[in-house]
Amino acid sequence: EGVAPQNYTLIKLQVIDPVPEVLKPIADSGKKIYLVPGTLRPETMYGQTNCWILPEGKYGAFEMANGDVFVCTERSVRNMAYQQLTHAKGQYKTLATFKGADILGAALKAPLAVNPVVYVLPMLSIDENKGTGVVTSVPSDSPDDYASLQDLKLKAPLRAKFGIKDEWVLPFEVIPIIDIPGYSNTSAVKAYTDLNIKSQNDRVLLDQAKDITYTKGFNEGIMMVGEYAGKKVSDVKKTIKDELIKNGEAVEYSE
Ligand code: A2H
Repeated sequence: EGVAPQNYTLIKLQVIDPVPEVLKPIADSGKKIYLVPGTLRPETMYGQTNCWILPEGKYGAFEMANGDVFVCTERSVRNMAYQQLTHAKGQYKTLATFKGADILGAALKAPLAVNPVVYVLPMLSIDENKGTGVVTSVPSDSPDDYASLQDLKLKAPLRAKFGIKDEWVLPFEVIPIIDIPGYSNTSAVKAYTDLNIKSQNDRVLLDQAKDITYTKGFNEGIMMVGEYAGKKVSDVKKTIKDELIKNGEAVEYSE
C-alpha cells in the first residue's frame, strides 16, 4: 500500500433471488444485501457483465449505519467504520462470515448496467488487501476483467472447477460503452489482442494493457451509452459518480 490514499467509489450491487444459503437468514429478516466493489471508473458501470470475488477469500456481511448490509472483506469494513459508514466510529456489526466460493453464482442487480442481472464469478488475481476484495467486471474497458471473463468462457474445466453454470457466463458479451477515436470502442479487447494476452495470469502484459487503456479511456474516451452519450469521459466522470451516490447506489470509500 502506498502513502497516498486511494479513493474508490463503492458500487452497490444488490443480491436478488435466489439468495445464496449463507445470506438467506439476513435476506429473510428483510434487509437489503449488496456486494460493494470498489472502482476508479464509475462511468463504466453501464458495461457490467458480472461481479468478481476471490473463491478462497474471506468475506463477511456487515450492517451499515442506514440498515444496508454490505458484503466485503473485514479489513475494508474496519476502514468504513472510520468513514461514517457504520453505526458508530470504529465499530461494525458482523451478520455472517463465509468464503467467496459460498456466494459464487449469486444473482445481482447492478446500477446503470445494461444487463438486468449479472452473476458472481471467480477471479484469481483479486487482492484481499485492496479495496473491498470485490471487483465489478467491465470487460470492454478493463483488461483484467476481459482476461478473466475470456478464461471462464473458453475453459470449460475452469467453470467446472468452481461449479460455474454456463448461463452465468456464456450469454454475457462485451458491451461497447466508451469510444476512443482511432483506437477502439472496446479498448480492453484491443489492448488484450494487440499484446497477445492469453490468460488472467499474464500479469506483466495485463499491467501494460491497464496503463494504456486507463490513460486513453480518461483522456480520449467518449461516452456511447446512457444519459451522457456523446460527452467526453473526462467531463462526465464526476457527474456520473455524484449521481450514483445521490441515488443511494454508491458510496465513497478511501484507504
Ligand atoms: B476498476 P488500484 Cl472499467 N483486487 O473498476 C484486484 N483489483 C481490484 C481490487 C482488488 N481487491 N479492487 C478493485 N480492483 C480493480 C472498473 C475498471 C477498473 C475499469 C478499468 C480499469 C480499472 C471495472 N473493473 O482499474 O490498484 C478495480 O477495477 C484499473 C486501475 O487501486 C478498480 O477500478 O489502482 C481498480 O482495480 C483499482 O486499482
